[in-house]
Amino acid sequence: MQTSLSGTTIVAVASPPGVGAVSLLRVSGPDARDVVGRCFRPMRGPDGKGKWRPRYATYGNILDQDGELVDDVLATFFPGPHSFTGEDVIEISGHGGVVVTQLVLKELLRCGAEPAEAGEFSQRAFLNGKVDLTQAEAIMDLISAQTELAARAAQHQLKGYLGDQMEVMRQGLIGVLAHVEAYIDFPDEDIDPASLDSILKQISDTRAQVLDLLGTAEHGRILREGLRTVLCGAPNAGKSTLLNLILGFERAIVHDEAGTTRDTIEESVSLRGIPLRLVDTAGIREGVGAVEKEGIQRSRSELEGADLIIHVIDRSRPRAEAEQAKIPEGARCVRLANKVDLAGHPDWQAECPGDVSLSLHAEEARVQIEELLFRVITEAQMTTSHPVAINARHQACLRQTADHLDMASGNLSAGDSVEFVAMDLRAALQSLGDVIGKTDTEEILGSIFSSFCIGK
Ligand SMILES: Nc1nc2c(ncn2[C@@H]2O[C@H](COP(=O)(O)OP(=O)(O)OP(=O)(O)O)[C@@H](O)[C@H]2O)c(=O)[nH]1
Ligand SMILES: [Mg+2]
Repeated sequence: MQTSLSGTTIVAVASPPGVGAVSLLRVSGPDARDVVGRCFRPMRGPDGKGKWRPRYATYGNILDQDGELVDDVLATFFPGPHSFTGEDVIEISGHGGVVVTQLVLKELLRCGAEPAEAGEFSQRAFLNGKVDLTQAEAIMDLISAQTELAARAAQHQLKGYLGDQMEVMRQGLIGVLAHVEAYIDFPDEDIDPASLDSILKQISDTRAQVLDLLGTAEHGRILREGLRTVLCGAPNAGKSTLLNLILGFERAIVHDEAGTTRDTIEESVSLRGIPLRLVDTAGIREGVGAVEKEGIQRSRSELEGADLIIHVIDRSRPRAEAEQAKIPEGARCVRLANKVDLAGHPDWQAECPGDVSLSLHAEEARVQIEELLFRVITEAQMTTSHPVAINARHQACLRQTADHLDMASGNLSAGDSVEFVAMDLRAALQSLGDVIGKTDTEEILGSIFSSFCIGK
């Protein structure tokens, strides 16, 4: 039997809450077979002799303590370590009703399983070495991905692309540290110039790779949270019309009364695979009542945190300087001159007020907007074709790594004690290891003894 790090056997409903054709319960731990065996009666023994056959689905009944039928199910046994968690796992598929699924869960708890905590199966997979931390995080990214692009990035991370890159960098740094540590044992010897150059180059190469990865942090945030796209403009310009048009349904109230939208309205949408977080705001104007003022205050703070602003201009109305002034300087902003179906106001005669002039009521408006936004977002490189897009935790660890590498090369170049340099390198290795959840001093020792002749 597979030994578990935690020793307990856990159970949880793995399918989403609610009604479906099938529900899935997962049992993991050293006693998985015993637990399930107490309430599961196979129609024929799992292999005809009452033993579980690995990776075979066995049809049978879940019975309660009085022997009454709870549900008929299929149970599949995945022996550890060749399972998702690395422990013995049994997956039970039953009828997808809310009550019947809860009754099966209740029986498994009665038979000795403990309720799993959130993320505990993935945590066990990590603790048992089945996945590294980046892969465990990618499982959640994949589940919560809202668009194709986000799902694809999560799949790359789940395949171990980021973890593998970390491992290559780590192994390189372990080699450098081994090199440096060898000199600690011989305090009378200086690092020879050729070795010094090679060590400095390896540190700077690793640092460049770390900075490359740090450059994907913004893409990672956008993939995970969506590109924050704020619609702003004067009251009545057509912001809510635009929101509804992009979403494809009537989410916000549209009315010819100025000041219709009072609060911010947020919705997620996929623009050709790019996740957008669209925020409709109250039209900005002066001299209004308390509620609208509060709405306008919210519009302003949304503008501060926007990745992209779409400024909707009503070209049939006079120019409103106040609204333009509220757009933060340097913000990425697309200007959309709306209502070309109406006569243009003289304020706009001399210039084209926007990046595009259109009528949001026109049939082709949706495609026009989609193309414009896609072009702006891709030209500004706000999304990535890079298979890796790191998250905030990776970013924090990698920043530390870069800082420690900076200190290591600075100290090395300044001719400081190699012990200090080794300390910096160890700290860099530690923070790099934190990304994948792996830091091991044994490896450094192993590398020293295998690649250097200490007795020279
Ligand atoms: N003629 C014409 N009217 C439009 C066009 N786009 C929007 N409208 C109308 O303009 C009015 C205001 O539209 P909304 O989308 O509510 O404007 P808003 O910017 O959200 O306004 P507030 O919520 O008050 O800030 C509505 O009556 C829309 O039908 C257009 O292209 N042409
Ligand atoms: Mg509105």
